[in-house]
Amino acid sequence: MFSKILIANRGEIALRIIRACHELGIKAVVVYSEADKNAAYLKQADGAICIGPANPAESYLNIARIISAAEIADADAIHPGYGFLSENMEFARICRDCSIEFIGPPLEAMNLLGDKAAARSLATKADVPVVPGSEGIVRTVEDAVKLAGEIGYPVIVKAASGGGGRGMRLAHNETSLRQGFDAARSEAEVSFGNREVYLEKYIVEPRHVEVQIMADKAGKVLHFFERDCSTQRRHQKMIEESPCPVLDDRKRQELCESAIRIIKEARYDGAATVEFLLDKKKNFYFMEVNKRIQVEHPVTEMVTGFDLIQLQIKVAAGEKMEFEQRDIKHSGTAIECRINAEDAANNFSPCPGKIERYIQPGGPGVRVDTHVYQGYTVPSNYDSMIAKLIVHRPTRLETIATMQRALGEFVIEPIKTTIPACQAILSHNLFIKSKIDTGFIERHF
Ligand code: MV4
Repeated sequence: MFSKILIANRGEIALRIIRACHELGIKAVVVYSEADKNAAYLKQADGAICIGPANPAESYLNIARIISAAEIADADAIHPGYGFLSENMEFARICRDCSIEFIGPPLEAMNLLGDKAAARSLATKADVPVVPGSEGIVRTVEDAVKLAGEIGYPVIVKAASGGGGRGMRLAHNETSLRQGFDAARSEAEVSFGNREVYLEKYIVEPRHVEVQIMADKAGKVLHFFERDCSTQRRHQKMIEESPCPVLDDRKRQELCESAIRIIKEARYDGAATVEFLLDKKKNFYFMEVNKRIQVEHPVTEMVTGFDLIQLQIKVAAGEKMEFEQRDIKHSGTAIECRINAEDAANNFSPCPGKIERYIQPGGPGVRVDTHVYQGYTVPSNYDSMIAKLIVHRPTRLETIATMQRALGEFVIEPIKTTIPACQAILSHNLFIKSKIDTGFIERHF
């Protein structure tokens, strides 16, 4: 097992990883930027190393500085959390060259799954359904038009190097496809340095369902059931839950076993999330693999009882998972609300500043993952998520009721947060009945 881990991240996930390390008897050293120098979790860590100014390019994204910090701390592994360098292949390669274990995806799988067109082929090879579309890259606009004619409009053009909703163009007819194709290629070039695009039939009003996977280095791949993340706005998730309320046990098993097959086909190890779209008829289609621990992992921890960060660290250290799929049981419903420092009345623009009054909710089935506290100043340089409120109760309706109670108790003043927005969503008749899809927030709020 590792004796010391360097945490190459900040905020709530840095604290979450510190906690997991300490429970495993591992020392945790955290890096920080000048903007984070007063954060209280720096004192909870066994060491804290300043790696530069607030600008992420000069600190949390600066590979040389992070590797230097790992050398200074004498860490034997780096946990990248989510975002920042968590799926950066160059960083993973340098860690390997420096004999530091990267607690993230294996290099080979990053290549294979990082190219979305290649990942689509991999899914097909693993006998997992994909949306009708191109076999690999579409090279010319004429090929795109021909293919769209065969599969039918609407279609969506996606950047091969894209993901998470970036570099996509929707087309309802040939004219918009001809425009969108070139626009998508230019945007892909600028954003990802790769002009390659592929084509898919556009699924109207889908749900976003994802399967949590953990794989050890001995080739054992297990699923920890699914999360429904349909409640999102502009590709930013706001509320996640498990189980997906519209799946029956048979469909759920089919979905989770499909996710396992893709991960096995990629010879992947570590934590992964396999994303699917679910259409109105409850057909599921593979979208992409997220090769990191995700923000919403606590939802899965609550319904399965597993500590996914601990498990991720153990499998990275080469430990085998000494349990079977049948030992992973799903119980009750968990919902997570993301609390962002944002002003919903002002187009959800970031709302940094000092927290003068802070009262955290509690009670049965209530968990808060956060690094903030009364007197903390939310810096303006980073993602606006400051807390995650997770509730776990026996039924979905009880979970919603407890979440409403907990959101009502939560005081974060005077900065604006997404607490009122989450309350409004949870009160909505269509959310309560779970008649939602990825367009729900844009349509109703
Ligand atoms: C789609 C789609 C409809 N049809 N692909 C956006 C994020 C990326 N992972 C995939 N995305 C989508 N791909 C086809 N063929 C609709 C979306 C989509 C979406 C997906 C998941 C969650 C929110 C979304 C919001 C808008 C569009």
